[in-house]
Amino acid sequence: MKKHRPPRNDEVARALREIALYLEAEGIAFKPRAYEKAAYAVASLDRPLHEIDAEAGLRGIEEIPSIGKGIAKKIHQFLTSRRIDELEHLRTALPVDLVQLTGVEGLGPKMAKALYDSLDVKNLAELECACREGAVQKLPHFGVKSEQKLLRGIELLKQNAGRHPLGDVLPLAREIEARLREVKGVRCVEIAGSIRRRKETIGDLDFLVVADDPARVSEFFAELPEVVNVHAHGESKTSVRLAAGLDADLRTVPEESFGAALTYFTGSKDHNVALRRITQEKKLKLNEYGVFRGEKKLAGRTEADVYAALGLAYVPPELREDRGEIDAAREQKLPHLIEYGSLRGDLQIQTDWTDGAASIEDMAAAAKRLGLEYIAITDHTRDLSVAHGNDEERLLAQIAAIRKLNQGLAGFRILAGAEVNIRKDGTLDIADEVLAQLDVVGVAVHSLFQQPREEMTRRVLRAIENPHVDILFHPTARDIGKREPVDLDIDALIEAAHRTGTVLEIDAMPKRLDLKDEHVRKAVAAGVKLVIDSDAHHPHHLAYADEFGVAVARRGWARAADVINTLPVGEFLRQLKDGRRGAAKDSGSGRKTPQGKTSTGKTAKGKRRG
Ligand code: DGT
Ligand code: CA
Ligand code: CA
Ligand code: ZN
Repeated sequence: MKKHRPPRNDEVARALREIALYLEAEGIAFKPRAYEKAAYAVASLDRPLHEIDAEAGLRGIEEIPSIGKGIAKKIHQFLTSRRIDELEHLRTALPVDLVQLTGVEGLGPKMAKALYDSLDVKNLAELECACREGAVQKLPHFGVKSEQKLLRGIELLKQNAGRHPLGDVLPLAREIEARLREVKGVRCVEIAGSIRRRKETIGDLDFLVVADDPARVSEFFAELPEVVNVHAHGESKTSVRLAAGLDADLRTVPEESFGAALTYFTGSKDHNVALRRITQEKKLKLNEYGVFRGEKKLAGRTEADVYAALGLAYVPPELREDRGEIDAAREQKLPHLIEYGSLRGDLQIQTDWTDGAASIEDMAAAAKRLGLEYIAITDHTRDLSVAHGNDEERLLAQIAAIRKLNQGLAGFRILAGAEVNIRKDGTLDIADEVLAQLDVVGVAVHSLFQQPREEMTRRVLRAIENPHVDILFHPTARDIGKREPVDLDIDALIEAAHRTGTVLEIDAMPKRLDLKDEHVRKAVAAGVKLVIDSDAHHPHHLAYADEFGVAVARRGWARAADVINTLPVGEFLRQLKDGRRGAAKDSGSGRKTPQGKTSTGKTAKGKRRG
């Protein structure tokens, strides 16, 4: 028998989000937004809801900000029975898998309902059929183009089937890790595999344990409340299926070979193969028990011992992809990677001025609590009407509001910025005079993602040629598993970023991770500066920058010096603007000056334009 487990906050949030989807599909006003906000609030709570419920009941839940009486009742019901009557009614009234269908890029809940009403489409398989039969293009408001777009979206979803965004599984892996640590007789627990390498998508979870009583741990693991099936159950390896839709492996290993096992099960496979090659050259043997010369064991207890025995510098897990790290480790030339916890600022943050959930003050307070020293408020701009983008007038009002807020802040700085839309032709949707008043100008592609490569490249390059532009946000605009990156010539972008002194962003939203690791590496090699941002729309998202953004930077071989928001705010702004001035973008001389050379501390932008 499974032990009863109270629902986790993210499960409650998921149920609320699902209600929002159904309400939106039914065309109901306002309520969907209330449910989404409540889901946000629930997901970002520090305390388990079931504790609040046990302690203070319904009233305790009602006291949580953004949760009204009606929704509190539904949460209470879910906590006690794992069901919400309203959600069941909604599902019966519209028997469509909205969560699955709205996973397709460009397919919203209303559209899903229209497809159900006219073609009886209830799930992904039926949607694919309907598209292939050409039934969708005949519907009003659809056409050949949207049918093709849906098919592309389905294709992308299928390609990623079986892989899960790191952001979705890391919290779950940590939770299981923490529970394993509590099992009696457990001495070490590590998450291994692709999670430890912080790969952007994860196939399955791998746990490694040293325990006095291996049978007890594997028993515990097989009986985790999240487990829906046990594939294999043995003393040294147990393999299960989790309710989240992925597998998890647990291996118990002897303490004296923990390091060797950790190296082996962290992978990647390619890294392991390359390590094995080194081992053979040295007439040694390497396996998950240790490094051996003949019968003699040279190392095995720690990873550091293992790498040292092979004559290599320790290779951080994020680099273990067989992309040159072994040669670098042999020559003691691995870069000193940017450390977790080293960001001081966050340069992409949305607020309730547009599509964010919280006020400027609240985002600043949350950032300060996280230990940051500065943030830039970068709400969307005019053309992004779905996000109620700021026009010039509102942007100027926001700048004034931020300047005022700063007067009341000590030891923290709010910078005025914007996430300005790059239009079809590479012009921007905010006038230069207004851009000139901002501390941080980020630009991004939010439309016409399908432009052919040359057009897209010309578009983005033209945007960053604008002397007011500081940062290119989420450069390829991908949405992992949902929307392909735009077709952009990355080498041309990096060259142009270097020439114009434009900073490239690593957007740390788990669904974006953009630039991605390989592009980061190219940018770093070219001497282009980076920022790592959370792209937060809620205080809860601010932690992404360190959690996922730094991970991507490390996977891209970036050092702290490559990432300018590791600097204090004054230094940061100097680098941001000096890059621009050093560049020859508006001099017409064509002279290429490496960025970051000058550092007089004047605000370059104002100077240059004057
Ligand atoms: P995933 O789960 O697809 O996201 O990726 P990984 O890297 O977690 O792969 P997984 O779970 O199949 O195996 C965990 C690690 O175990 C893998 O990174 C390296 C090691 N490993 C597994 N199978 C092999 C193998 O056949 N040869 C070698 N050299 N290593 C292996
Ligand atoms: Ca794995
Ligand atoms: Ca595995
Ligand atoms: Zn954006």
